[in-house]
Amino acid sequence: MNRLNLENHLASLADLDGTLRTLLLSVAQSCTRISAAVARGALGGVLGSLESENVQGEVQKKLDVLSNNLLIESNERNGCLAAMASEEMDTLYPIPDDCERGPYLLLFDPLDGSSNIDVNVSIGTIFSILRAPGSQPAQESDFLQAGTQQVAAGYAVYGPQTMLVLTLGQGVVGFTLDPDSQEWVMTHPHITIPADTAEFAINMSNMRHWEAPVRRYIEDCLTGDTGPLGKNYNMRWIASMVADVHRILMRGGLFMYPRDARASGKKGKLRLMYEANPMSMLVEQAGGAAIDGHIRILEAQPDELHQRIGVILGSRNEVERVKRYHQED
Ligand code: AHM
Ligand code: MG
Repeated sequence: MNRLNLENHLASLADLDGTLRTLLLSVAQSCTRISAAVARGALGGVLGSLESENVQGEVQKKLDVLSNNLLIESNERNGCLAAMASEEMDTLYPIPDDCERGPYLLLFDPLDGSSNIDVNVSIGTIFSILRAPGSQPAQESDFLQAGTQQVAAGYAVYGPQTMLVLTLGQGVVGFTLDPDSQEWVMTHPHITIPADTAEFAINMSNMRHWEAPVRRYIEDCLTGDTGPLGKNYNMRWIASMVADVHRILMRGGLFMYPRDARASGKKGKLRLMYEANPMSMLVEQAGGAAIDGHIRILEAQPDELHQRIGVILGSRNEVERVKRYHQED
C-alpha cells in the first residue's frame, strides 16, 4: 500500500518554511512519546495525581507534568523556537542560552482532559504555533497575539487510535499513528464539518449557572421536533475537549463550554491560548465556526497568557443560531 506519512506530506508542501516543518515534526514526535506513556497507564506508573497545583489552582496529574516535560525536552533543542508557554507552567519557558533559538513560539495544553486520565477515556495534547515578534529574550507579551495570527494549530488524541489532526491555514488533515512502525500515516486528507447538526455537547450539570441565551438554545434542543428547531437532538459529553472536538471534526455537532454566572465561570473555563484558539482555527479551517457567544474567538485580543474564554464551536449553522440568541438577549 502506498502510504503518505507526516514527513512526506510536509515535504510536499512547497511553500512551507523549513523551520516550521522541523517544528511540526518535533511536536509530532513529542506526541508519539506522550502516546506511549498514556498507553502504558498503570504499568508505567503514570496514573494518579501529584501534590502540586498549576497556576490556575488545579491539582496536577502525573501525566500533566510528564507530558509537559516531554514537550519541553523534545522542542527546546530543535532550533525552531524563541520560547514556549503551557497551561501547566506559570509563565513562559524561554529557550535556554546554550540552545539555538528560532522564529516561532509554541503554546500547548500538554494533556487535555485530565479528569479522564485515570478512567481510561480519550485524552489529548493541543498545540498552537505563532511567529515570535523578535524581542530578545522572548517576553510574555510576545505571546499575546490574536488567534488569527496562528501559523499552525493541531492536536493529538490518545483514544482507541492515536491521531494527529493539523492545520496550517489551508484545510485540516488527519494522521493515524501506526502502532507497528510508529509512523504518522495520513488517513484523513480533507476533514470538513457539516454545516448542520442535531448533536450537542455541553456539561448539563452547569445548567443553573448558564446565561439566558445558552439556556434558551439547550431548552430548544431538548424540546425536539415539536419545538422551534424542528428536530430531535442527541447529546454527547466526553469531558475531554480534544475528544469532543475530534467527534465534531469527524461527523459535525456543537460543542459549548460557555461563560456562566459562577465566580469561576464568568470568563469561561477553557483557556484562550492553549485550547480555544487552536481548536477554533481547526474548526474554521474545516468549515465550521467558533465564537465566545458574541465574537469570533480567533479575533479575541488576549491580555494575559492564561486567559479564559467562553467557547461555542462546531457546525456553522448551529453556531450562527446560538450567536443570534445572544444578539436577541
Ligand atoms: P484540562 O485542560 O485541565 O483537562 O481542562 C479542560 C477540560 C476540557 O478538556 C473539557 O472540555 C472540560 O475541561 C471538562 O470540564 P468538566 O469537568 O466541567 O466537564
Ligand atoms: Mg485542557
